Amino acid sequence: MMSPLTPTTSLIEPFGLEIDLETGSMPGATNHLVRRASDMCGYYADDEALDALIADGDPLHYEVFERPVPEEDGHLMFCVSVLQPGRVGDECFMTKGHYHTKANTAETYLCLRGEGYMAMKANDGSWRAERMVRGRMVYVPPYWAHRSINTAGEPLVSHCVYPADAGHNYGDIASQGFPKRVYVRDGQEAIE
Ligand code: PAN
Ligand code: ZN
Repeated sequence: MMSPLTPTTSLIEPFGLEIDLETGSMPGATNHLVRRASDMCGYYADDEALDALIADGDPLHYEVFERPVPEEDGHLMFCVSVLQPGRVGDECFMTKGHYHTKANTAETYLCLRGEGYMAMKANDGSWRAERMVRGRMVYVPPYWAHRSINTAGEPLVSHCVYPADAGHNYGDIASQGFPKRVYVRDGQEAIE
């Protein structure tokens, strides 16, 4: 009989790396994903406001920093996600949001800086928004699409961990969106 310690996934060496818990900076990251306003076409309620933002310098929207591991069953991917503050019209900057391709995979988000929400949507139309604030962790259960939303005036920084073979399904959210959006008008948050 095969021993439970016989590897069925890539064997790699253990490693450690620093994460600045104030800023989220992870100098050991070797993957750097960048999304600018022009990567967000179709995601916000006000297309014209997004076009104006793109014409006005196409500002940075969010970044993901990773020290990748094999995308295989058994490994855990971890990253730092940095979502800039800003509005498209009155709507708060947000990430695209996705289901995991392997939909029965969860994710943890630990907020290191800033304030906002983790919006989550299930396939039956259920919707939740969990507050993100430094020191608060959000558990995204299997089958829930997820998107971060920055309601503050500083970057929303989180540390995320999820099964390395989860994959990202953006298509369903790109076409269906989430049931609610988060706005700030005259300093007041509105979720509608
Ligand atoms: C996160 C997200 C990250 C960027 O690492 O990928 O916050 O958001 P989008 O992927 O929606 O653009 C995660 O949830 N990984 O599974
Ligand atoms: Zn995810």
